[in-house]
Amino acid sequence: MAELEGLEFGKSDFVLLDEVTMEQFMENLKLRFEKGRIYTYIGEVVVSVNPYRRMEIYGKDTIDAYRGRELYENPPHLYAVSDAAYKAMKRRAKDTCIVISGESGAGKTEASKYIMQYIAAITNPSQRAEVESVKNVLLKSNCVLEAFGNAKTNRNDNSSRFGKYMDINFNFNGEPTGGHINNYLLEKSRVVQQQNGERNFHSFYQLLRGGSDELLQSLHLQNDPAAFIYTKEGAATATSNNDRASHKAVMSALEVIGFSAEEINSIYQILASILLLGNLQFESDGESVQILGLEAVGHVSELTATEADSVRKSLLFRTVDTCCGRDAFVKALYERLFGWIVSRINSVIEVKDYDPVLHGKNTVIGVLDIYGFEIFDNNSFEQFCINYCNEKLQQLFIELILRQEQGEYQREGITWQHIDYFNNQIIVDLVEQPHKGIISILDEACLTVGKVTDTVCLESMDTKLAQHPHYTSRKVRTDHTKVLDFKKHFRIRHYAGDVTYSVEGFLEKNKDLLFQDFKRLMYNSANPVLKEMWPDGQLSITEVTKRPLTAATLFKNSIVALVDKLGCKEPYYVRCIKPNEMKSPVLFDDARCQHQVAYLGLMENVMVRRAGFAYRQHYARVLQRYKMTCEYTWPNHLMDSDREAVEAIVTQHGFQDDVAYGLTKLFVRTPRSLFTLEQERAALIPILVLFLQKIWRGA
Ligand code: AD9
Ligand code: MG
Repeated sequence: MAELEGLEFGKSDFVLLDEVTMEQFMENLKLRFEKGRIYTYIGEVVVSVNPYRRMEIYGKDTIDAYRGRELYENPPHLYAVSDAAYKAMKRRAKDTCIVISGESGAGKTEASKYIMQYIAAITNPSQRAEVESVKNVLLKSNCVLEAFGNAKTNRNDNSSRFGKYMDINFNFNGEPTGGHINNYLLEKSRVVQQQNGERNFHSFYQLLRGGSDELLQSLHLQNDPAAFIYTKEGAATATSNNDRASHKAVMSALEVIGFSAEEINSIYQILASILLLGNLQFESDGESVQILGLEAVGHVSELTATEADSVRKSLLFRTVDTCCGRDAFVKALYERLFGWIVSRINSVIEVKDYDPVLHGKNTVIGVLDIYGFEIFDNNSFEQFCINYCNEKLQQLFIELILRQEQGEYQREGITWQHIDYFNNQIIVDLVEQPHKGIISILDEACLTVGKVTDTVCLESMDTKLAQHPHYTSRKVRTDHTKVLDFKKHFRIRHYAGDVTYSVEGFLEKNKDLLFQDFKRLMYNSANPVLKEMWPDGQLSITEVTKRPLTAATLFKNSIVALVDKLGCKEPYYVRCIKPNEMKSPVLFDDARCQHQVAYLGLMENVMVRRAGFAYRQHYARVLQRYKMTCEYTWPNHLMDSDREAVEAIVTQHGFQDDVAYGLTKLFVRTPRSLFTLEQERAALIPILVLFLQKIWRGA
C-alpha cells in the first residue's frame, strides 16, 4: 500500500475509496490534482494527471527514495512502477512492459521519458563505459525522434505523430546492454498539409531557424519558414518550442548516437529537397504540363545527387495531377528518412554478441508510448488507424488486467469472483475481421480494377455493416457554401466515444501509391544514404506489378505483432489523463476528466481490484512493516514461519475474517483492515523514536 500521505491529499490508491462511485473517484482525483499529487494508484496501475507545470518530483533525491523500494512504501509515482518492472526483470528474470495510454496531450511522452531516465539512473553504478554509452544513446534517441516525429497540433505543442515502442535489453546483472525501437505509422500527410494553427514536423523549423547561414546556403534555403509552402502555416503559429535551441540539441544528439557528418548532411539535404519540391509550381496549357522555375529542380537534383532531367521527368511523368505525384513523393521521402533514422539508431543499440549460455538470460523492459485516441472536427484515415490501435490496446488492458488477477488468485490457491467489463472485442472485429471488417472492405475496393471512388467504397461498407451495433453510416449535409454538398461519412462507436470519419481520401491513403519512377530515381542517387533508403527502386517491372500490401493492412499487421509482443510480458500500466484543454496547471475540467476516467475503464479497474482482495503482500513484507503492532512479533517472532507470525498480527487486530492466506502472500479484502494497522503503526512510530532517542542518549 502506498504510504499514507495524510488525508488532506486524498486517497493515494483508488482502491481505498469508501465506496466505488464515479463521484468519489472524481472527488479524489480532483483533490489530489489540486494538491499537486498528480499520481494515484489503482493497485499497481498508475493514474497520472498532466500537471502542465514543472514538478519538483523527478530529481535525484526522489530517484534515491524509490530505488529498490516496494510500491506501497512511497507515495505513488512513475518511479515506483518503473522500479517494480525493473525488479521483476532483475529478480525474477521476467520480461516486462510499461504501457502508457491516454489521449493527445495527456502526458504519455513525458512519462515515457521519466521512466527511461529513472531506469538509466538506477543502473550501472560502477559506470562501465559500454553500459553508459548504451544508456546515453537510448536517452538521446528521444530528442532525435521527437524532432522528426513530433509536431505542434491544436491539442499539444509537442504531439507525437508516430507510435513508439522501445525495448531495453538487460544482462543478468540488470544492466542495459542495448535496445530496439519500433515505430508505427508516421502521420506523413502532415509534411504537405497541416490544419489551421498546426505546424509541420519540428525538424523543418529547427533547420530553418537554427541552421547556420552557411548550412542553409549550401542547401539553397532561406532562414524563413514563411518562404516555403510546406512550413508557411506553421511559421505564423505561436509556439512554445524553441527551434533554434532544439536544432543544436538535435545536432549534438545525432553526433552522440554516432551519425557521421555525411549522414547528418544527407538528412538535411533531404529536408531541404522536400521544402524546395513543395515550392515548385506547375503550369498546364491543356495538353502538357511544365515546371515553372527549373532552377529549383536543379537544386533538388544537386541535393539528392540525381540527374536534373530525371527529377524533372519523374515529376512530369503522370500528367493527370502533377501536384499529387509530387506530394506523394515528398511524403514518402520523409517517411523513409524517418524510418532510416530509427533503423540507424537501432543498429547502434542492437545487442551484439550476447551469448545466453555465457551471459545468462537477456531480459527486456518495453516502454510503449503510442498516439492516444483522437477525435477531431474532421477525422480521416489517420484517425481511423490510430483509434483502431487504441481499441487493440484497450483489449489488451482488459485481457491482461483480468488475466493477471485471475492468475494471481490461482497461483496462491484462492477463489475469486468474476467482474464484467465492457468488452470492446466487437469493435476490434468491426475493423479487422477478415472479409467482413472495414479494413477488408477498403482493401477490396483498392484491388478493384477501374475507378472505385471513396463513395462507392462507403456504400459497400454501408451494405455489409448496416447491422453492426457499432457502425452507423450517414450523409452529412454541409451547406456552408450555400451549395448543397453531400459529404460522405461513417461513424464508429468506439469504446472511447463516437467518431465520425470522412471517407474522403481513404482509398488513396490506403493504396499509398508511389510511382516506381520516383523509387528508381532515389535508388539511382549517387548518395549512398539515399540509395539505402530506397532498396525497392531496383525492382524489375514484373516484381513491381505485384500488389503491395495496403497501408491499413500493413498497419494492422504491425499492431497485431505489437500486441502479441506485449501480451507475453508482465505488464505495468500508466493511464494518463488530460485535466483541461487550455494547458492550464490549475484547471480541472470535471466533465472532460470524467469522460476519460469512464472510457479508460478505470472504475472497472478499481472494482476488479476490490472484488477479490484489495491488497496482497508477501508475508515477510507484511511482517517487516507491522511487526511492531503485535506483542508476539516484536521485535522478532518465534513461530515456525512468517505466515504464522502474520496470522498472529491479523488475529490480534481482529480482522481474521477479512483475509485469506495464500501460499506466499497475505490477501486482505477491504482496505479498512489495513487502515487499522497503518494507524496503529503511525501511532507507535513517535513512541519508538522517543524510545530510541533515550537509548542513544543513554549510550
Ligand atoms: V500526444 O498523444 O503525443 O499528442 P502526449 O504524449 O500524451 O500527447 P505529452 O507527454 O507530450 O503528451 O505532454 C504534453 C505536454 O504536457 C508536455 O509538453 C508538457 O508541457 C506537459 N506535461 C506532460 N506531463 C508532464 C509532467 N509530468 N510534468 C510537467 C508535463 N509537464
Ligand atoms: Mg506523445
